[in-house]
Amino acid sequence: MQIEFGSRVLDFVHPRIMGVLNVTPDSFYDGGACYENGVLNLDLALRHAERLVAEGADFLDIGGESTRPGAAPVSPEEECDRVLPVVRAVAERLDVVISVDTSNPLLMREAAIAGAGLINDVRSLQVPGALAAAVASGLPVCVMHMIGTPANMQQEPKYDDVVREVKDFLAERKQECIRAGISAEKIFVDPGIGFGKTDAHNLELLKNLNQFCSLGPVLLGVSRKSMFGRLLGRAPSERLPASLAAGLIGCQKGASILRVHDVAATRDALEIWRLIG
Ligand code: 8Y4
Repeated sequence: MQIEFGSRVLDFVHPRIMGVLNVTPDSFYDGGACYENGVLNLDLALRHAERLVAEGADFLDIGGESTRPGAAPVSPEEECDRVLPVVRAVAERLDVVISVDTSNPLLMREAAIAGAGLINDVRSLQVPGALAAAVASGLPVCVMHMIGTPANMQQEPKYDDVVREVKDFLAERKQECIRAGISAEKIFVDPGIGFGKTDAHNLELLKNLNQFCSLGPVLLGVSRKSMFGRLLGRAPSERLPASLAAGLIGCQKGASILRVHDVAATRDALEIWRLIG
């Protein structure tokens, strides 16, 4: 299976690695890494991008809005000002598919023009204008399941059957995308680990991840997430082993893209899995 991401084409014979590039001053794990005295430093962002690509990232997921509960809201214009210069700089210099992590229709349109290859929207293109902007971009999209909003999603999430409900939501969002004019082969689905789920919900979704593959190619994000903090008592900086284990199991169950902070370590883990499996 081959998919076109703007000017680049990738097959999914093996799982692909998406490296996270946050250009926010306030993300949970790596917030501020590209900031100097409160101003975005394009050079720092590019150096981080270069490193992720050298380590084996097939995608870079560039985001300018922190979805951490309690994060300061960012205006659509400010989000564009953070992300677009980085998209342009990376597109000019690096051989990688640029994914924009955004729910903002303005940024979707502008990023596509600037060289992005994928729209990764944790709000599943439900913000007014987002679906039309994604269609106009012509790019593949990833729709992700989330209950509520980043600000309130962890306030007692409840499901009768979490796997069923997340699958139904993704199937419906995918249909909506198809109705709007996005071709089915260009739609990734993601159960949204940690977005409005308890640890039990997250584990149930991971156990049954294979069931999501019939909906479309699966993107999975578990890297350094807080479920590992609760399950193991680990700070974000101590969550790499847990992230690798969960990511590998996700690939074993059919995930096509792993969204990670640690590209080099993920690449080694995937390589050994591939040699054995
Ligand atoms: C430490 C590190 C603590 C990371 C929390 C986090 C996903 C995503 C995010 C995901 C897709 C995050 C933008 C949350 N997670 N997009 N985005 N899937 N498609 N938290 O799972 O990494 S941000």
